[in-house]
Amino acid sequence: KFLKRRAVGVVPAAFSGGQPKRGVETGPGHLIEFGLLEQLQSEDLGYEVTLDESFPPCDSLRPASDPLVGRLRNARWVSSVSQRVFSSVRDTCAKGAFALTIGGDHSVGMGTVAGSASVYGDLRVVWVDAHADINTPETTISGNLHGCPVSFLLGLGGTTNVAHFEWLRPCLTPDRIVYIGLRDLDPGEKKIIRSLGIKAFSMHEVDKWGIGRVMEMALDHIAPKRDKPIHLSFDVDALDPTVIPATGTPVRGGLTFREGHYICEALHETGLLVAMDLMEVNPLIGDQGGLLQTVSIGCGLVRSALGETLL
Ligand code: B3U
Ligand code: MN
Ligand code: MN
Repeated sequence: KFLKRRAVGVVPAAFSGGQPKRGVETGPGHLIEFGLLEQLQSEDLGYEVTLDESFPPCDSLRPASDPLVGRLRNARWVSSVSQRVFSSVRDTCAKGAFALTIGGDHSVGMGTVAGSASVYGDLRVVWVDAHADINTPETTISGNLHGCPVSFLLGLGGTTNVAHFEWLRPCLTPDRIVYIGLRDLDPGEKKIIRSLGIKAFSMHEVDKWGIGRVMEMALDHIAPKRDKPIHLSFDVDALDPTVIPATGTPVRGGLTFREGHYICEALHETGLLVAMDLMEVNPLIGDQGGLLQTVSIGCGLVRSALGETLL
């Protein structure tokens, strides 16, 4: 309903500065090597695929000096990479193509959503994650920015005054985002979600209602008339670690293989999806078999969001 062309613009967000574990910056390379781009071009899906090759290896954007900003680590680095992701996603959306970002840690989610929101003012966001990523500079315990992108998008708790992030303005409101898969939140994050009344389907709700009802309720919340553009930000750690072992912060009790795919399929079916992020694939976590499984399932999630069906 919103895309003008059967085309996908891919941003390889090879970045690890939003969290302390190295390896996640090689996630995009592994997904591409596994054949993600060819899969989207295949006759089954038939997209015109453009990789943003101008995207610099993120380590090249690493500043020589990046002192703590309050508790926040690598603020300068996260900001410059996220801004670069922002421009790429914005340009892809402006051309009427689907913006796919593959990561890479989830801190750049501030750039992906800001990018699509700059083109689609009335954007809705589905954030699929074990974590809420809604810590503010005041509530974060770890200081890792991959735990904070949602608060920056909403403009919460001093985020609008953090050094280096002047380019990023709030572009989302609490009623326009819905969470699915949550199960590991910091106390401050629970308070924020409750006080803002953000709609969240934790694993408890997924168990209670089943993923079919959860998707209906999620869509009824963000797009009751099914007429708003949707950005899917999918952190692979939403899936159970037995399904997706190669990720930096696995949390037991996650979504099944089918639940993860169902989310993507249901969003595709709406015809409203304009962008997707597939984040936190870390090839250095676990063994070779787990990596192959993670990368192959990661590609499958993207194909489902872009219209691959079982029948
Ligand atoms: N909430 C914690 C942990 C965390 C957030 N996102 C991930 N882990 N992947 C934090 O560091 O803010
Ligand atoms: Mn997560
Ligand atoms: Mn995340």
